[in-house]
Amino acid sequence: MKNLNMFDADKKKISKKFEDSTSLLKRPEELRARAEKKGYLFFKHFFEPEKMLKLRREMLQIVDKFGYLSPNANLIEGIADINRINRVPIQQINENGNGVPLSLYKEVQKLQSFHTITHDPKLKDLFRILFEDEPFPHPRNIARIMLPHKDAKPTPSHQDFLHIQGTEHTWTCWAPLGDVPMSLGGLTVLEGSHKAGLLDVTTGHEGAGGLETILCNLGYEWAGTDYEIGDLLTFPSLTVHKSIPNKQRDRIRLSIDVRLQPISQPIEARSLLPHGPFTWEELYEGWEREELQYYWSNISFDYMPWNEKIRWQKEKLC
Ligand SMILES: O=C(O)CCC(=O)C(=O)O
Repeated sequence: MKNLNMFDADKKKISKKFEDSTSLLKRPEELRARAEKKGYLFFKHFFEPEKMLKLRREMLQIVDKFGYLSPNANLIEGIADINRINRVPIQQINENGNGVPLSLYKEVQKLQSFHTITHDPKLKDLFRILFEDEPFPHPRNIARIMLPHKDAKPTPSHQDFLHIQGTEHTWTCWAPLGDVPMSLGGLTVLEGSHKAGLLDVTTGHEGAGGLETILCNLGYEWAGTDYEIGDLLTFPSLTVHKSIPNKQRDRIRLSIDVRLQPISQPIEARSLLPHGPFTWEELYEGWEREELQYYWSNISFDYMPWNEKIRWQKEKLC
């Protein structure tokens, strides 16, 4: 039975706008202090827009090949053929949490340009400052091509530690591939929630990841922004975050999420596997840059075993 004296922080509106930390990139102490206080960092126009736009185009070419784009709009706009998409069973859209059927996602995962982003020297410099250690980019990069299917649900409130494990000092980098105003359903962060520890989860959510973090009586505020191409949001793996609903009926929201951790911290072995039921061998087909393949094979990691218990579901009482 629900406890009426409890409120659900999941239902709170977004009340804060992300603070831009670009000016702190040259002031390491202050950058680390802000990360510790807020549990996220946001950088306006961090990545070169041309690079992100090129990746957007490559991904949309794949979406087009599968026949999900409107023939009446420019490819780069990412306007969906909504009637065609709504005929795809929602189970296929939800299968891997990427907003598209697996056959399409596999083509995206094969893009060398997609897997290059996490090796961006500017990104690694940022994490060298934050970690005060050498950053290790996980190869398990994720793309979201969130087709506006009539039954699609936004990603529920969650902490990434549930899905990544290893060290709590793994940071997620979320970057839009295209402008993502709030109406298109970007990512929001529960500011300061990394200090709440690992929270219980409940189930029954159809959005990406499936597990919803229980936010009964949590006293934090949601922060968000109207993202523009090149922006970067990053946060450690205990920060609660979720996506908001896409209210633009026919537009596809494209984004990537990639992860880095201090190289000396423990890692869970799945972080070295592809995202999806694929093998590196098949994904690497046709790549030109060998140095981006199996780049972790000579690193002696401290492996942390997977703990299924933290994913056991509880009843949400608010
Ligand atoms: O983009 C999304 O909808 C989900 C992304 C996410 O939860 C993450 O990057 O951890």
